[in-house]
Parts: sequence; structure tokens; C-alpha cells
Amino acid sequence: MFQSLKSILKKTTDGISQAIGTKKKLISQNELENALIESDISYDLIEMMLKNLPQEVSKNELEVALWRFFRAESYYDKLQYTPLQDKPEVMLIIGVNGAGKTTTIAKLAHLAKKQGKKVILGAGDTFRAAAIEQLKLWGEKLGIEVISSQIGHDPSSIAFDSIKAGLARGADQIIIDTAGRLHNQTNLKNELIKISKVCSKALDEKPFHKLLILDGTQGSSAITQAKIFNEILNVDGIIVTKLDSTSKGGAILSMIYELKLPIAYIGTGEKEDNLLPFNEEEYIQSILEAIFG
Ligand SMILES: Nc1nc2c(ncn2[C@@H]2O[C@H](COP(=O)(O)OP(=O)(O)OP(=O)(O)O)[C@@H](O)[C@H]2O)c(=O)[nH]1
Ligand SMILES: [Mg+2]
Repeated sequence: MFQSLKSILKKTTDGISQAIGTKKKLISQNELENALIESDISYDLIEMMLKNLPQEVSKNELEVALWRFFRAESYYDKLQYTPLQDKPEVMLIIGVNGAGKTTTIAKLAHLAKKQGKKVILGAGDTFRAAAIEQLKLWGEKLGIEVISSQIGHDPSSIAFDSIKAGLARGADQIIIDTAGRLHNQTNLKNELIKISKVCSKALDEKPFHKLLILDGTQGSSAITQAKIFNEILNVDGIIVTKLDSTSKGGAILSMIYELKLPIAYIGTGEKEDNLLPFNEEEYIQSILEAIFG
């Protein structure tokens, strides 16, 4: 079933509406600030957005400010996520524990399969047995081959085998899962760098995408993690999950502002269908409607 971004953001927009109280044509900067803080947009960003606005802000003025923010020339190009056009399209999925990596892989695979593409999944989270099983279960459910090995096995070799298997089978898309533990950052860093190098090698140095999964319920605090991942591997795009179950959907603006990375998709639930391409226009309109009606 098709879900609209507006319905997904309902918890966020309800929070904003409540903070505003009665809707009117002009909203004071103070009221606006409170409402935007409520949605977990970072304070720095709110200050920056409001700086050039009058004391009493109209819908049109805020809309222009939001668009200017999204379309700022310096990072306009980067904000559009363009899927890799290569065949196979290889995606390495990274992010902290529980962010929604494995579930998002299932969603991406399902979407590709619906488009008639052949997909191969790589169970590169060899840290937990349950993680391998989880991806295999998705594979069975969706009718998609999963390349896996035993717990404790080198994740780089799974990534390598998955890419080689995908190439041999003429796959259109290869999606590789990774472990997300952050308790030992040096370890994580080394492992991610190694996996990334091995992916390049398996692809004869052709490009692949590193997609970062961020838990939308963490709001602005997901940004600190994201910066660490982006420093380790240059991230190509972000997928924000669990936007259906949070009032912190304003953090998307902070993510774009702080990370200057495009948001490719958003996760809207736990099922394979619950993935939407990120549409900035719909996003802006949802926020404006919550404030001004
Ligand atoms: N409501 C909601 N739940 C989600 C979404 N995406 C993932 N989840 C749930 O979040 C939990 C964690 O998801 P996983 O996909 O296992 O996360 P992970 O990043 O692979 O976690 P680790 O393998 O432990 O690193 C699961 O219960 C998922 O069903 C989403 O978009 N919306
Ligand atoms: Mg996982």
C-alpha cells in the first residue's frame, strides 16, 4: 500500500502543531522556534533559518527559507541522491546497532525485485549468528539469494564472495550487510575500511555506494554517529529509518545541514514495502502545514 510522507510524519507534525497551538497567518519567531525545537531540528540550524526572517513570520516566508536551505547552491548537487548506474549496482550498508540496516536491505531488495531486477544479498554482519539468520529469513521470504557463512568469519570475505557471486550470476544489484557495533571504534573503523577496500577490489575498482542507515527516532543525536561513519568511509547517501514511530522527524533537516549528504530513502515501518524515496517538497509542505494549517 502506498504511504504518503505526510502520513508517515504525522507524529512529528502533530508535535509541531501542538507546540504552535492555534494556527494563524503570522507566527512569532519565538513560537516558531519552540515548534521547530519540538521536532528535533538542531538549535543552531533553527537560529540560522530564522535569522533572516521578520519577527512575525508568514507561511510564504518560512517556505522560502526552507527551500533556500534545501537549495543552497553550495551543496545543492550533493543533496540529490542518484543511484549508481553501474551494473551491478553494489551497495554497502553501514550504521550502528539496531539502526535498521538489515530490515532496510530487505526493503531495498524487495523494491529492486519488484522492478524486475536480480538481487543478491551478502550477510556481512558475521558478528552475531542471529544477524546472519535474520538476513537469510528475509531472503527466503522475498525469494532472494543470500551469500553467507559462519559467525566470526571475516566480513570482508563475505563482501568479496557476494560481489563475485553477483557478477557470476549477472545480478543487477548486490547489497551487503555489515555489523554496527561502535563500542570499539578502532575495530569498527579498521573493519569498515577493509570491507570497503575488498569491495573495490572485487569490482576491479569500479564504484559502489556506501549507504548509511540512521535511526530517525534518535533525532539529532544520530548525527554524531553519522559523522564518525562519514569520516571513516565517504558516505554516498543516507536512509533514515523508523520515521513512522517518532516525533523527531525535524532532525532530517539537521542531518542534511550537518552532514551535507543526500537522503536517499526513508523507512516507514517494519515491512518490506515500508520504504519511500525522500521527497523534499512533500517534506517541506508537511512541516509548513503543521505550522500554518
Ligand atoms: N517502525 C519501524 N521499525 C523499523 C524500521 N526499520 C527497522 N525497524 C525495526 O528496527 C529494529 C532493528 O532493525 P534491524 O534491521 O535489525 O537493525 P540493524 O541495524 O540491522 O541492527 P544490528 O544488526 O543489530 O546492527 C527491528 O525491530 C526492525 O523491525 C522502520 O522504518 N520503522
Ligand atoms: Mg542487522
